[in-house]
Amino acid sequence: MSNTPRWSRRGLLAGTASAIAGATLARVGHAQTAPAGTPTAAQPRPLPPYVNWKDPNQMIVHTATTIETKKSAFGTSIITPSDRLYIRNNLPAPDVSIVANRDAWEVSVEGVRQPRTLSVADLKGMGLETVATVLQCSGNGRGYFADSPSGTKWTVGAAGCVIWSGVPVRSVVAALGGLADGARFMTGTGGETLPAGIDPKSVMVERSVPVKAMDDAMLAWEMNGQPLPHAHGGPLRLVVPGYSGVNNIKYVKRLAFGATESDAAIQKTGYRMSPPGVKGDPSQPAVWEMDVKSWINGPTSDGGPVKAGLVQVHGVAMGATRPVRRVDVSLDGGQTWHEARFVGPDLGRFAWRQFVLPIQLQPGQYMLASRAQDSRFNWQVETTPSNAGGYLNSGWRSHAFPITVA
Ligand SMILES: Nc1nc2c(c(=O)[nH]1)N[C@H]1C(S)=C(S)[C@@H](COP(=O)(O)O)O[C@H]1N2
Ligand SMILES: [Mo]
Repeated sequence: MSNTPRWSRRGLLAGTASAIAGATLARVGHAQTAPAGTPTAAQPRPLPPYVNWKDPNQMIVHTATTIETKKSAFGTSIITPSDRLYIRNNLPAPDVSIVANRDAWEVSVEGVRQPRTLSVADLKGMGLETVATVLQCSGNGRGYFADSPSGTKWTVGAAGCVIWSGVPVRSVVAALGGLADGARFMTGTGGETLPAGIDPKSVMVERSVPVKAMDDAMLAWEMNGQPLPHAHGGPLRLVVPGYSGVNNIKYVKRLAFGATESDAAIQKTGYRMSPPGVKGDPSQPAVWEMDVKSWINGPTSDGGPVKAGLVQVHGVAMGATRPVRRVDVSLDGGQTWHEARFVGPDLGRFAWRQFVLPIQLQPGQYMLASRAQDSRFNWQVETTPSNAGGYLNSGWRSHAFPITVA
């Protein structure tokens, strides 16, 4: 019995093989794109200077603008420490001098009855709220799509759970007389300096979300109890809880309400759910709200050996826009499931929850999987269909991974 795999042949064919293939693809894909002389795992690629305050041992540096949290670095106490939080920049970040005088940073608010340019100091007088959210790149899990969509092959670490403090957008809108007529979208514009000589629309980071997202949105100046780090959007960031990373505009300099979505490329053709190989266009769904999702982070994150006996299988589960109500763990690649227990305080519907399944394990091979359920009884999907951008992969099967207990 001891060395008998705990999953059936059917499970092996349907799940294990593809999950292992996915995991292998992720590694191979990374190796293939790595330039010659790239440091190996033993000698991690150094952090670029603008984020050299992060913990290099907890991060995977894909490129200078795509830096992933190691699966082993999430810990079990809910909040992702700032020095382990992933980084994703579509453009080089603005000069760090923008945080020299944080209160002086300005955002212009348009599409309200009394449009105005407000400084962070002005905003601080208009309201105060704190919210915990999962910040997750739209491409998190891309590395698990078997057809290898182009883009960074993130596995689980382009995500974190973060506490923000700032002013609710609805308080700002109320202070400016309410929304002007006909507002259907809320558009945030990033404060990057755009490269000269190219059409600004082709590169600018400007995203629109349905105006209903305003009810939960915040202009944040603090993250995890500290002034918002420049690399994460300081002095001011638009936080849109429940919406994927790209909609959370860093160094936000304009917040506009209007009848139409932005015509910037990143909105029009980028971040669209289009079939594999098909370029995005405005007729396809925009990448907005995230899905119910979970994954396992331990007792081991890389398949390394686990000691037989009582084992704590743990991970994170998110409901995205709704509370997460339950999470199940499988040790046999999804043949059988055990209900796990949530750990620690509930930080609200936009946060993730840590979960644990304590279980006695005999020596052998196991295939770990988890699936979460939200408050409306929607289960995390088994498989997310691949798409051209490799977005929003929440399929539990592709996130499963094997462990050896000895
Ligand atoms: N201004 C601006 N905001 C931005 C981006 C950007 O490049 N510029 N990248 C977006 C994307 S794709 C993601 S996943 C998140 C990453 O946030 P982080 O770097 O703080 O982890 O920021 C979003 N907001
Ligand atoms: Mo992203």
